Amino acid sequence: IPAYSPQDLEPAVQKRWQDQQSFRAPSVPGKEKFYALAMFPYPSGQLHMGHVRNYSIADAIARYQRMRGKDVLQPMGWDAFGLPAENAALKNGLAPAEWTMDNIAHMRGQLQRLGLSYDWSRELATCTPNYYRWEQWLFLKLWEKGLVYQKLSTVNWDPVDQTVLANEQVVDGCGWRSGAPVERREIVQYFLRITAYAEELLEGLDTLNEGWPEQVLTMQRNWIGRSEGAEIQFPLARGEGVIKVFTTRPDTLMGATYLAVAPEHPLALQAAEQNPALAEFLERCRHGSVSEASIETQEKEGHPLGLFVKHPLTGAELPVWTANFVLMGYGEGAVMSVPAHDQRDFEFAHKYKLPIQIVIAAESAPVEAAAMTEAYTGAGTLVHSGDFNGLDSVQAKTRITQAVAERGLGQKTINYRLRDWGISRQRYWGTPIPMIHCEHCGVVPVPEQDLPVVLPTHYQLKDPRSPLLDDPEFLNVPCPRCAAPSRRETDTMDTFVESSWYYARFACPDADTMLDARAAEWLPVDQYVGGVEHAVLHLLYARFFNRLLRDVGLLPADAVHDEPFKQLLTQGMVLKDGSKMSKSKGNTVDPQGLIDRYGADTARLFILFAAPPEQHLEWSDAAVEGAHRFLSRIWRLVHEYGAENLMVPAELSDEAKDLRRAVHQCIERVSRNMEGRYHFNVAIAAIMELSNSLMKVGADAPTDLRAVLGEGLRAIVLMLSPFAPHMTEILWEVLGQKSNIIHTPWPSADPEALKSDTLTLVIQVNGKLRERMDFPVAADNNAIEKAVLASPAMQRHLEGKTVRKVIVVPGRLVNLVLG
Ligand code: ANZ
Ligand code: ZN
Repeated sequence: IPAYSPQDLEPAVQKRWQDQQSFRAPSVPGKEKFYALAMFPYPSGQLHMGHVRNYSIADAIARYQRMRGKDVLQPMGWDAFGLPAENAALKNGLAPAEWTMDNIAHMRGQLQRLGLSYDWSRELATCTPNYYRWEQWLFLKLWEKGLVYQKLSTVNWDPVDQTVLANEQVVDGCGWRSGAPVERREIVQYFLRITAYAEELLEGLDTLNEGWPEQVLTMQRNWIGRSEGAEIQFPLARGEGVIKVFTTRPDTLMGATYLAVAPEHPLALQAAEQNPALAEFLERCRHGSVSEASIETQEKEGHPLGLFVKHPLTGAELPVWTANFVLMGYGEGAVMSVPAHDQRDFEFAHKYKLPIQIVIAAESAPVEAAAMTEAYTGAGTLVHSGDFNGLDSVQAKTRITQAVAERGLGQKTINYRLRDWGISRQRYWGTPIPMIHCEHCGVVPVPEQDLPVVLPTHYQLKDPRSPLLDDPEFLNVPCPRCAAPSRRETDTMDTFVESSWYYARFACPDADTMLDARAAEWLPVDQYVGGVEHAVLHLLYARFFNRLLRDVGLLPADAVHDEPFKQLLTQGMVLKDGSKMSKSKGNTVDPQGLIDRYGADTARLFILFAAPPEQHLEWSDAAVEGAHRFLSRIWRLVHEYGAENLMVPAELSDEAKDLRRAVHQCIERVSRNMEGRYHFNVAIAAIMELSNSLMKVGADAPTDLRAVLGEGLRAIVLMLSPFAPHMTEILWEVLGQKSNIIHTPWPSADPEALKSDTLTLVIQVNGKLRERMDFPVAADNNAIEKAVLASPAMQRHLEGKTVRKVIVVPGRLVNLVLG
C-alpha cells in the first residue's frame, strides 16, 4: 500500500483539474443550474482560518450539487479597493496597486492549494478598469434617473493632516495618525437614493423566510426601521413659521412640555446669531465623530433657544431647546418632548428642570410626576388629555392625529431609519466618480464614450491626502459641455459599491456591457455563504443594487430575479481558547502551516467536522490529528479491499444484509445533511461510523460480505469527495472506477436495502426506559406483548409486581404499567 502523502498527491490532482478545466461552468446553464458563491475576500495578504472555513463550506455545497447532476457555477474574485491598501502603502512605500496585486497573486495560490472547485476563468478584481468602468456607467445612468444626487453632508476632518477621515480612522475622537481632535465638516457628497426602495427592500425580506437566517432578516428589518407615526407642526409663538416634528407617539401629544431640535437645525443656527452662549454650545456639538453609535452614548446636553412655539391643540406656549441627541438626519430633525413617557426626554427634563406632565395611565405607571424615577414608555389610557381622556393609546393615536390634521397642523406619516447611502469617499484607492466640475456649467457627468475614468496607479503615497488632488494630469479636463478648463472629481466611491454587484458580473465577466443575458440565466445565487458581520450593509446594498440593475434594464423584472441571494448561510467564527482568532489577540493559527503539514483535505475535513457551519468552531490540534488519522485509515482500507469489486449477490446472509443496511442508512443520512441546514459534521460522523463497521470485515470474510464491503467503500469515497476531494479522486481509481469522480452521480439509498427484517422497540416500565428488544417486523401486538413478558431480561422488573396494563405503540415502544 502506497503511503498517504497529501503533499505529493494534492498538487498532482490540482494540476489535473487545471489541465482538464474540471470546474469550468458552461456559458449559460443547460440543465438545472446551481450558483454557489462565497463572499469574495479582501486581498489583505494571507488567507486566515475564517476564509478557509467560508470557502470549504461553499465548496462542499458546490461539489455535492455537481454530483447531483446540476450545472454548477462557483466563481472567485477580489474585493480589491479600500483603505488598508493605502495604509500599507504609506507604511511600506509601495504603490497601493502593487501591494494589492501582489497579495492577490499570493492568495490565489493559497486558494488553489486548498483545491476549491472554482471556475477561475471568471476571476475578477474590482480595482481593474474592466470592472469599475461599469460601475461608473451605472452611476451615470442613476444620475440621469435622479437616483444619484448631491447633498451637503458631514465628514470627519483631521485639522492637522488636512484630510477627511473614514470612521475607522477616528480613534476616541482623534485622528489615527495625527492624534488631533477630529472636527466635523460639511462637504458636498453623492448619495444613492436607497430610501426610494425602502418599502420594497422590507417587503422582499418576507420572500426570504425559507432561505435566510431569521437573525439576518431581523437585523435588516431593524436597519430599514419602518416607523408609523405622525408629523406634527408647532407654530412659532412670535413671527411666521412652524417647527415640524416626527413622533411615533401622537397619543402623548398632550404631555409635550417643550420641543428639542438638532444642533444643526436651521432655527438653532439662526437663534445662535444673537446668543453667544448658544453659539458656543453648537460649536461644541460640532466636535466628535459623526457616527451614530457615539451620539447614542454621549452625555445628554442641551441649551434653550430663547424661542417659543404654540401647542397645536391647546395653544399653550412651549419653550424650544436644542439637544445633542436629536439627529438632524432623522424625521424632521426635531422632537416634541414628552418627559413623562420618553426616557431621554425624562433625563433631559430632570437635568434642566423642565415640566413633566403624565398623560398615559396604566397599572404599572406612576400617577405623580414628582414621584417618577423613570419614564413610563408603555401604552395605556389617556389622562390629563382633555377630550381624549379615557381613550387607549391605539385609539388616541388615530384621534389625535385627526385632530391636528383638521387644524392643518399635521398628518399621518411613515418614517424609515434607513438613510440614503453616501458613497463619496475622499480617498485615493477606489473607483473614480465620473463627474467634472465646470465653473460655468456646474457639475457635469463624464460622457459615456469617455469611460472609464481610469484611476492612475503609479503614485508613491507620502501622506494620507489623496494624490489625485495634486495630479494635474488627472485633474485638468475640458468641460464636456462648454469645453472650458475644468476640474475632475477626485472623490472615489465607497468600496461597498463594488461588492454590491460582483455576484452578477461573475455570470458574464467578459461582457462588453455591464451585464448581458447570461446574468439572468445564472441568477439568483442559489447559495451564498459568508460572515454574519455582513448581515446589514453588504447584504442590504446588494439587494438594493439587484433592483437598480433591474430598473436600468439589465435584469428581468420577475419574481425569480427580485432577490440576488436565494439562500444565505452565515458561518460562525473560528475560535481559539474560547475567543475569536485575530491578529490583535495573537491567537491565530496560520492555515498555510496546517496545509503544509497535513494537506488541504485534512484542513477541510477538520473544519467541516468540528462544528455545524452556523456555529462557532473551537480550534483543536487534537481534532486536526483526528481528521488526518481518519483519512489515512480510509486510504489504507480502500487500498486493502477496494480493488476486488465483487458484484453484490441477490441473496445475502443476515450479516451481509445488516452491513448493507448500514451502508444505505449512511447514504440516506449523509444525503439529508448535504442540503437544508448543511450539517456536514453529522454527515462526516455518519461516514466515520460506517467506516468502523466496514473495517470489521476481514479479507477472509465470505464473498457476499466482501461484496458489500466494496459497495460500502465506493459509497464512502463518493460521499467524502466534497470534503476531501484530492484523496477521493485517487481512491476512486483504486476502486477500479473509470468515470471522473467529479461528475459521478451522488449515491442514492436503495429502499430495499433499508428495509429491516427486525425492528427494535423500546421497553418502558411505568414510563421509564428499561430495555430494548428486537422483534420480527411482521410481529403483531399480541405476539410482542407475550415475548416481552416472557423475556428473561424483563423478569427482574416484573418480580413481585402485578401487570396492570401493556401498551404497545407499533414501531416505537412497549410500556408496562406495573402495580
Ligand atoms: C414624542 C414621543 C413621546 C416619542 C413618547 C417617543 C415616546 P423611532 O421609533 O426610532 O422612529 N425622534 C424623532 N425624530 C428624532 C430625531 N431626529 N432625533 C432623535 N429622536 C427623534 O423613534 C421615533 C421617536 O424618536 C419619536 O417619537 C421622537 O420621540 C424621537 F412618549 O415623539 B417621540
Ligand atoms: Zn462647462
